[in-house]
Amino acid sequence: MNEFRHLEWGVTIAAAQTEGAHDKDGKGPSIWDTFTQKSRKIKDGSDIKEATDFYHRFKEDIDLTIDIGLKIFRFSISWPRILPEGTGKINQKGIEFYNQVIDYCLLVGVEPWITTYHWDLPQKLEDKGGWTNREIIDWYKEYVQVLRDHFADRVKNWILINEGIVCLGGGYFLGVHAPGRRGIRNFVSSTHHLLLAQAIGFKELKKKNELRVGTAISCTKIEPYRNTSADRKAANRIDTLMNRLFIEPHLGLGYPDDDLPILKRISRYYKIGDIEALKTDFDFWGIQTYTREVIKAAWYIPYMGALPIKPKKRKIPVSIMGWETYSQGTQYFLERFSAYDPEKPLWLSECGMALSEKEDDQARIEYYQNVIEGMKLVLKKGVNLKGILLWTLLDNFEWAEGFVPKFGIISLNRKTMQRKMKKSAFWLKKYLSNIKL
Ligand code: GCO
Repeated sequence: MNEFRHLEWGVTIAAAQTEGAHDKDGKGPSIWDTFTQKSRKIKDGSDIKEATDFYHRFKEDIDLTIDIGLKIFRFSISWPRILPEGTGKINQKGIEFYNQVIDYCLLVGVEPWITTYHWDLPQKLEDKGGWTNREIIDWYKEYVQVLRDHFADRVKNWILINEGIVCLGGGYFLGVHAPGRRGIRNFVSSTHHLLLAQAIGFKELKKKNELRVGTAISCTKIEPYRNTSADRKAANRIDTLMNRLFIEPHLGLGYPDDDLPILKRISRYYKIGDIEALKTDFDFWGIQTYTREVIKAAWYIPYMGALPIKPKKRKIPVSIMGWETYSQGTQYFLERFSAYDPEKPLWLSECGMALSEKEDDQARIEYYQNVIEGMKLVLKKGVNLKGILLWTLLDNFEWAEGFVPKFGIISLNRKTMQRKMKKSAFWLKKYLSNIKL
């Protein structure tokens, strides 16, 4: 059985949210560059031209990571920084940048982890249909091969695609994230292609069999509003969408379309052998969870027949994200995923809490204390939990919400780009130094 003191601790960041340098050194535009510059869908009107300037300040951020006592630095690669056109010609300056990040991590004693895709698709590929075009399976395969050939000599832990449901739900179904597309057709086709791409990406990376390759799954605790059959069924449909769709096909269970019939439309995009090809025995699963939704049956909502009841209406305090902060979700999902396969190594590969500029950071400390209690409990129950990666190091660009929600344990002055440890970072530093004793 794993012991709490053996858990590994680290942090997660993502390229589009932090790097900036959006057109520097040969980088091509991503869908998030386009979306932030052209759409009016970012609440504070911000763009990501500079973000947190990680591109120029990565050493400082890695130094802060090690100073706090965090030993894993998970970052994502910007696909258009490596392949500005999406495929074909490699941008050597992009390769050099990530080489520097990796080498600096290793130099100071932090383990680099790579996320291959955290939502910043090359715009050039979106122009050809993006995830709705089945050719993306080959595009992604080529990209993953490039990453493997350049970085796998030093990076041993890889996460393929970060949170398929949020990426496609926001970007291809609801239109609130880049590239801003909507509709069920876009959603079901892109889902099938993304899962197939991920399965193929896994095989490519495992050609180096010493690599540990996993995926990161967004999980949201779902509950029915009333204890009626209609609400329970509606909650089950949303749970299927949010918590099962992006893992069960990889487990060989097929698409969970009995519980969410609209998913039957995915079969329109099947080719012979697809369902078999989706099966993927990841080396680990990353669980990422933040909030809970309470669901009411609503016949008038297309496809889902379900409506989330806002926390305010349930008289529950919300974070600046408008979310109920739900630290108990970590324990719940670790146990639930462990039930699929008790042997499978699990990581809490993201968890965190957003506060506003003015709110007291003490709430974040309490949030992480609750998460820690949950981790201790699941370990006692024999869950094969390996470690935790916090979301996130620095306040950064929170997608459609812009820079207003603050998820970092370190604050950022966006004028001076100065970084400053918050109370929660000091607390964590002390906490980590004590568990290692
Ligand atoms: C996500 C992403 C992060 C977010 C974080 C807070 O899962 O949405 O991995 O990029 O910033 O989850 O919303």
